[in-house]
Amino acid sequence: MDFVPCREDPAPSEIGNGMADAYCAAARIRQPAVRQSYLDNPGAAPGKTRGSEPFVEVTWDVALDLVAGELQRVRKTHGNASIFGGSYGWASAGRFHHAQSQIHRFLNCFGGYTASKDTYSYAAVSALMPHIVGPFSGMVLDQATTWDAISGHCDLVVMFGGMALKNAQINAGGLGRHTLAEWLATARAQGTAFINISPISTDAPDVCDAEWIAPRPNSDTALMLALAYVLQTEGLADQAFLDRYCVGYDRFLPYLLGTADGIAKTPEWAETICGVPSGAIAKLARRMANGRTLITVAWALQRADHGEQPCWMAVVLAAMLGQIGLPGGGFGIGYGCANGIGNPTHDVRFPALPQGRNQVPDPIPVARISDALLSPGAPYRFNGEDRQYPDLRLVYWAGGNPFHHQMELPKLVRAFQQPETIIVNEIWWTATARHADIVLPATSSLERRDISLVRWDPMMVHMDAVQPPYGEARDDHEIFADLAERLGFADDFTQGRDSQQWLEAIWEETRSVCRNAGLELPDLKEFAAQGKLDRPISETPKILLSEFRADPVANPLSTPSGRIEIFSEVIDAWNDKNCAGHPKWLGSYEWLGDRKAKEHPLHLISNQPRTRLHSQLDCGAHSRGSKIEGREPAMLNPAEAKARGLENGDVIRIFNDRGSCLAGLVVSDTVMPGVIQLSTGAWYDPEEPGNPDAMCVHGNANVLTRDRGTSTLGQGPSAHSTLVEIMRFDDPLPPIKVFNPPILLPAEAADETTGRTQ
Ligand SMILES: Nc1nc2c(c(=O)[nH]1)N[C@H]1C(S)=C(S)[C@@H](COP(=O)(O)OP(=O)(O)OC[C@H]3O[C@@H](n4cnc5c(=O)[nH]c(N)nc54)[C@H](O)[C@@H]3O)O[C@H]1N2
Ligand SMILES: Nc1nc2c(c(=O)[nH]1)N[C@H]1C(S)=C(S)[C@@H](COP(=O)(O)OP(=O)(O)OC[C@H]3O[C@@H](n4cnc5c(=O)[nH]c(N)nc54)[C@H](O)[C@@H]3O)O[C@H]1N2
Ligand SMILES: [Mo]
Repeated sequence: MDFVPCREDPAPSEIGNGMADAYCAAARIRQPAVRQSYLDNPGAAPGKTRGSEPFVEVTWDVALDLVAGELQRVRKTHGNASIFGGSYGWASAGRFHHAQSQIHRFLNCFGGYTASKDTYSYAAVSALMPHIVGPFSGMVLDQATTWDAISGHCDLVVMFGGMALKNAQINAGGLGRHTLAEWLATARAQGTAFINISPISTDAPDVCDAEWIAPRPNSDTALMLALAYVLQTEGLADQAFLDRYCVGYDRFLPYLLGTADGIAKTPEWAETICGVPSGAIAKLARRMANGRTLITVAWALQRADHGEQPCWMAVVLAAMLGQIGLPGGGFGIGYGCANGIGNPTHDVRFPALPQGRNQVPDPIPVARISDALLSPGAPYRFNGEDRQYPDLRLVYWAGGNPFHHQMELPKLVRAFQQPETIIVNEIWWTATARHADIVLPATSSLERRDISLVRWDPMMVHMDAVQPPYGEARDDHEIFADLAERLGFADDFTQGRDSQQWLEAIWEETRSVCRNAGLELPDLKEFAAQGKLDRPISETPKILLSEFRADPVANPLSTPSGRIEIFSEVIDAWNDKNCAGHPKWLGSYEWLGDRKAKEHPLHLISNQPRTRLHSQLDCGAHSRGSKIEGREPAMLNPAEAKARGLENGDVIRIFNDRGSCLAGLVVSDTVMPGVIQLSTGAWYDPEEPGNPDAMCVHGNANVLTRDRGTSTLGQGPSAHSTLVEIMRFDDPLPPIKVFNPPILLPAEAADETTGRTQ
């Protein structure tokens, strides 16, 4: 099957090229399967064998009976809180067949489950923002200044972490028009200049014609403090703005000027930390004060140790410039991280599958899953609270791949040996499926009908099924409906509707929401016939915090003071060492300024992949076409390659004290010296399955990252704080096994080996 990009799309994604064959690849799951020894002993923690055993293919009835029986047993013995259904992950586009919505609705009907809070994308900044500005996703993202209010107004965009086009290929929920490149070109044509502050020059698209400043990774807060120092000491800070709209600048100043701790945060001080010449820092600060400046921060910066700090400091810098609430000024966190942030669309709240109410009140911070599994009952701090991990006995995952997304996979391999039962609905034999007990094959979005409605996207798409379900795969909804039937709450879960009736109900609600916003939509049949619909673009540009700027008394913020909090009394009162009352340079547990860099002198940037969505479609030809000798490509500066006698195309071993993986070397001066770039998402392929310390022969970056929260405030993932060393791999190349299924036994053969009958 050929995929033809949508005619109206100005910049179709290359990721789409990987879909057709990935959804028919050998790695698809064709039939329900159960880990071999689990069949004999369901519900018994396995010792150390998850991830290494063969699976037995069973009928749907056998698999669903097992799942329903286990859910009931665990709920009865340990209560609903012992069921982990946080099940984080992106799943696939589409409003109805969204796996997260389906599993959460199902488990809520069953009496609840331990959920997860926040996202891997921006947990640290989501926890921070309500204390200092307002809700993150509901305000900072949804109300982000639109591109039509940036173009023609903004003189300078200072981009911390760039605005990589590779990342704007996607949007949660789907998207129809890739708009970022167009907007950047328009802004550039109207005179906006760009500065890319990032370890990788290509994080700024060519169309920006950006200047490149490459600080050491994780040192941005120091650089920002020095910019603030120049603004303050050269009389460039907007005191009137700080007085009227902010609180706590006076509490921050003694730290900035060094009267509090004896260290003035001068450009010379910052140079020793971030490596950017002090003259360049001072020049940039003056330039920022000399015109309309927008400060943007990529989410990557806060997926690092103390990731809250650069986001807080960006807000402080923008406040000092006094342009928050003006067109083309202020700050934004996430431009380019997904397509659509800053698109001038109307605010429409589209309906989704209702998830019901979870009666288990305490979620875990999303990235703390390994700790929760390994240390039931252990205390931890989160956003000012002292909490305890629950005692998790059953894990049910649908639509996510923790063996892709979680830091420190060797630790996750151990954590996944703990629960009594692990159930996974999956499309492919991912490492997560391989570490489960019961695996249920799910359809892909090509195999079912759905609708894509995304607030930031001007296009609504009717997604037809274009191929029959693979093997015996079923929609998550059907799987959960059958389980609900077995568990006695089918009507609650389905409300008596089949999938088509659900789609109709969701679409009717969409029509009503849109009608209230002045937009008439056709019925579902007509929508299906047309295939897609365009929403009109909003005529009124949005400017983040413009109402607050117009009248801060009538439109206060939701922060404790109603203003922007440069100093937060709330955070200060916690006395947490890793997040003070105002932004600070706190270093990072692993970065190039640390003494650990002697042994592991390269900073690993495990950023988002260009050729796929996280781990999805990695088994397809497009992603595999980017590999070198079958290994994930890793990019390194020529000076670093030369110092190690390495050449383009070499297979290298990347290692640190936590783990190691192979990768294929790409030598390029688009990466700064001292940094190695290895995208996330290569399927985890341990040389010895089940052994937590095995090398990943394929190149999954998370065998190297450290599993520690950004701070006790956000407890976000901190993947971008990782040091490694590399060497050429001269041994015979181990085969890539992960794109083929694990050993699958037919039910009869398993009966013979285990002596069990079904
Ligand atoms: N080192 C490092 N690690 C990172 C990051 C990083 O920057 N560096 N980034 C983090 C971020 S921001 C994120 S968002 C996470 C992403 O982590 P995930 O969202 O977990 O990654 P995906 O690969 O998208 O996993 C989705 C899984 O759902 C399956 N799936 C898709 N559709 C369906 C469906 O309809 N039904 C079912 N049952 N399954 C389906 C796919 O096959 C896939 O295995 O990774 C995080 N991990
Ligand atoms: N093609 C594709 N696009 C995607 C995704 C995907 O899987 N594939 N995933 C999507 C998801 S879920 C998310 S959350 C977003 C994530 O969006 P981001 O978090 O912005 O994405 P990254 O690619 O991890 O990082 C962007 C750049 O930040 C730079 N960077 C890293 N650390 C530092 C640092 O300490 N300082 C500075 N100044 N720069 C740094 C890196 O050079 C990196 O290329 O991307 C989305 N877009
Ligand atoms: Mo993300």
